[in-house]
Amino acid sequence: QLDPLPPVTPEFLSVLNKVCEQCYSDFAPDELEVGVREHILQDLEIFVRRQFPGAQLQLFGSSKNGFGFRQSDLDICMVLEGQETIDDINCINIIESLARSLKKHPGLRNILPITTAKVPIVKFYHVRTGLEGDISLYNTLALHNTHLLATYAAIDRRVKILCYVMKVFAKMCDIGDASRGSLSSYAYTLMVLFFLQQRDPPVIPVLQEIHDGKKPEVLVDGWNVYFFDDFKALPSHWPHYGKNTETVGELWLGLLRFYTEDFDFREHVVCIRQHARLTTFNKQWTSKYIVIEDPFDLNHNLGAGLSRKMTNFIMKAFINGRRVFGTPIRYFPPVYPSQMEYF
Ligand code: 3AT
Ligand code: MG
Repeated sequence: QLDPLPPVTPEFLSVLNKVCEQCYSDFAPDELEVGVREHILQDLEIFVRRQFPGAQLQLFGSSKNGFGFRQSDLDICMVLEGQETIDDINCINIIESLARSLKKHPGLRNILPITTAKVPIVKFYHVRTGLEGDISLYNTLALHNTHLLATYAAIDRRVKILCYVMKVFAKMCDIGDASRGSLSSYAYTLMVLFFLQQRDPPVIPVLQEIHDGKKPEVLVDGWNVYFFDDFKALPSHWPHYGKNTETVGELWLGLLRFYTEDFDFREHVVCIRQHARLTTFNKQWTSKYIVIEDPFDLNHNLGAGLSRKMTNFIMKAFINGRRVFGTPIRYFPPVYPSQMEYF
């Protein structure tokens, strides 16, 4: 049972809004840091091509989706020119030989191939910048979902700020690390986007549902990755454009209330590819409590790996968040706990 929240005053909303804005400016990287990432990528590509002449490296994830932190990892996808796909055996072989080759790179340390994961990768540590990174092969859907997230981020600056606030919240509450049994940053970003689509009036459209005539089919790994990516043309393609005028602070509290008061996790799916509510029953995912559907790979539930205990822990974090951010106080110190140095 949730405690009732006291009425929010305009003064408090303004404080809340400042906290959100501050969080964004504290953690967003500047252009210089974005340039550094591209530079590392270039250098790695030149190095890797000595062994794999047709190698092409591309950044994805938060280096490209608009929600990167200064210390976010470098997610890199490698493909070989003239080769469309790769089979599992070949993939593992290349990952292992890539790892052997990267061990000779003077600027890298801690080279570690991980070939047992669903997506095999080579992990590395870039000494000069202190950045961690990984290289995967033919991770094509991830390139497309990165572009989808980047397009949503470009529509409205409130999208960007809220996704940062959500990521900081998840890290602070220790619920944002998929490798330790919780949810990935990607999952939390999908939760923010879903909330913004469901808000009345909506802040963002469902880009996968905007098209003239029949929905185009762009198949990648058997999935339709079509979405409307011409965000400049959005005003003439989306009737709700510019209708929602809430502040980021209002939306942040709105989000915490949405996931604790309105959204029924037992029944509903976090699904950003359609506006109509999708149910866990539709997906036959009823045994799971937090169900987050990947926008392209519709068989992929990002909450599938959560234990019962972790699910409760995450729900409690949201309930506490609702209380903390929903209870007016006069002053919010814009400081973060020491573990925030992680960023
Ligand atoms: P960080 O700033 O690094 O925390 P990120 O968005 O880069 O945020 P990750 O490094 O965890 O997140 O993931 C990199 C990309 O890999 C993001 C997304 O395109 C893809 N990805 C991550 N987890 C999943 C998943 N469970 N299913 C599908 N794609 C995923
Ligand atoms: Mg990343």
